[in-house]
Amino acid sequence: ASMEALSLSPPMSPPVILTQDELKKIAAYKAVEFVESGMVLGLGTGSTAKHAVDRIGELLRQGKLSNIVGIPTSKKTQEQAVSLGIPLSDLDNYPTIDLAIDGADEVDPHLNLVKGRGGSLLREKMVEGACKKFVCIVDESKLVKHLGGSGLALPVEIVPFCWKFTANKLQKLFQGSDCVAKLRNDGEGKPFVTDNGNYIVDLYLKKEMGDLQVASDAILRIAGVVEHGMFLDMATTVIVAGELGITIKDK
Ligand code: ABF
Repeated sequence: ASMEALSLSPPMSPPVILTQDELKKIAAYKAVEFVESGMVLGLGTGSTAKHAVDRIGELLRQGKLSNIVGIPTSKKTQEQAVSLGIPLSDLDNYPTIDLAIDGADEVDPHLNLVKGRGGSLLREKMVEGACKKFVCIVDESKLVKHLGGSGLALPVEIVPFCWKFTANKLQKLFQGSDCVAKLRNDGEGKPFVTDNGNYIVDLYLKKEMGDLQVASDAILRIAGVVEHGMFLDMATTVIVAGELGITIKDK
């Protein structure tokens, strides 16, 4: 893995305190520097990826980019891209994508990710799995030593049919990690429904889950599970924006 550190300010200038959103924007704009005219682009979801999509729209408007085809990873991003005039298509028409730019909830030292706290993990995994290059953009708060170790959830998309049955199976699978499986709600007392008409179960783990690939395979073997939010060995580059500058981590 190679690493490049770029300072945001000259060495002797007073420290600039940036908000988390400003850091997200810095990472996003850096990632858009990888975009070239003529590319098929996976467009991510979430507050970090939103900055990248905005920037792509701006460069198209200014004529600095042309001939771009965007493949959105959610209905929300689709709406944003349409409002910016970014031409869109889908994986049926473009089974190979040149570059995807998307955020993450957690990034480990091997560039494995947890995604899906925004609810779009299935389309993100389909699009990012079809990419030659997947640039993940985060602020430094997303860096963890072990996935699932931040006290936040590992999201799993499941079919609504007998969701309690599936949630119980997931909880049992991770009982060694003191797992609590919770159905995600929409904030108004109803289940959160994904763009694909499914539910999300959030797995709260008190202890590390051990081998990630083994855990991934075991989750996917449960009938009723559609996909989970661990993105193992998928990111080719992670751009981290922090108070001390930008770090670019490559596979
Ligand atoms: C998407 O947005 C998701 O996979 C992830 O859950 C979330 C990150 O959100 P944000 O950029 O708003 O922190 O990338």
